[in-house]
Amino acid sequence: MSSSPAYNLLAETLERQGIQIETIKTYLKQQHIETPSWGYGNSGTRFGVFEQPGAARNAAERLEDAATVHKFTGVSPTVALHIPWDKTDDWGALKQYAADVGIGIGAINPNVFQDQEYKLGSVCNPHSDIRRMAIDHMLECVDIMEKTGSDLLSLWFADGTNFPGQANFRKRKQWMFNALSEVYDALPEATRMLIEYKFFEPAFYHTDLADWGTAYLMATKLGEKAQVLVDLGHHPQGVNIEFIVAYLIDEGKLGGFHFNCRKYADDDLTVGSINPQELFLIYTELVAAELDPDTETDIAYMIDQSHNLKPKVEASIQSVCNLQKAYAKALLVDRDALAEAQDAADIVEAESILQRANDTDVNPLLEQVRLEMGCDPHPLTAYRKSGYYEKISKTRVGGESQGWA
Ligand code: PSV
Ligand code: MN
Repeated sequence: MSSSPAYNLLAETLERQGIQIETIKTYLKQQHIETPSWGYGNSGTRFGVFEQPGAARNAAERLEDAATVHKFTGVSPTVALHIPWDKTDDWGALKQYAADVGIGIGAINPNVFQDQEYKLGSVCNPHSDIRRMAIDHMLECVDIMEKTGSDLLSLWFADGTNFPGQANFRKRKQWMFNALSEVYDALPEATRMLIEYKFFEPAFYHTDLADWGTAYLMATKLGEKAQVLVDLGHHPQGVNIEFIVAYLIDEGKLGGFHFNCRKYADDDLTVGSINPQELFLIYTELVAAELDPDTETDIAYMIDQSHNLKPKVEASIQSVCNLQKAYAKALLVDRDALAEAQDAADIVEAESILQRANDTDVNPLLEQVRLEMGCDPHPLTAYRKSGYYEKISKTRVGGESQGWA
């Protein structure tokens, strides 16, 4: 297979530095980024929903969009489902349709935040019947995992309070743990539970799982099958996420990611659009663990973005490409030299090593990887030329939308 002069030049430079480009390409080809079904339907801000032409109206259309993102990127072979947004009477048929369009079903996300009953919370609701309702919904999702072959239950709770004195923190902590325990005990063989934290919203006085510490505590008390999910949007602006990532990896408790960007605070900004340096540093920790034979990890890489301004499929392709870029750069870090500089307390050199990797133009490398995977080297341009957007804009008109908006 022929390769571009830019790729050949990069390959030569890297080989001179002792970096095995073939090994790096193998890693890049194995990257796996899951996209969220809810990223393909109409969604909104707190203030309103802005409808988009061609937005997916039901689970089948969401699978088609996810499959399209995979077709153009080659590295997003699964889609996460949100229940009841993606609920169906026939899970076997949905699973088959996913396979038919070329996508697998990934994490199952229960929704215990949207029904009117959850106004005062779900598993920490003061009313025991609502707590029961939330647990039952999660158990229903465990059942859906079995029916779809999913091996991940991904949990996020909107539970919190807005006023001092509104609730008893310790009681709520116990309710949270009891609920998680019941669901944990029902998990099928060889599956995991991911516990996501968020420091604020919808409650602003306190949140029951506000940070990695609270999620880690629950996951640790529950056992091996429970791990923490890091959503990049769910941190205060100054927090060092790569440090959290390193800590969780070292404890065997990093289970997954929700990629987006914290500038918006939550789910609606493209990962790596504002702070690609941060994403590179996060990936630097992930690659360090991946290359360490003494560290075992099983991390689910998922996007959690619901675009209101950008066309949804395009935004997903762009996000996947940003994640490929960050991973490629992190793979180029000279690990031995970094360890040496760290041991010698040579701070300037250590930082320069990271900068050199981050400054490398990895586009020719990614283009080559895509070519070797049978994809177009320029996924976004290829998608734009494909006519998919024009097609869905014409055909997805009217009808009822099943989803959060
Ligand atoms: C909550 O903000 C969250 O990050 C959770 O992962 C939800 O499942 C998702 O967003 C819903 O959009
Ligand atoms: Mn999330």
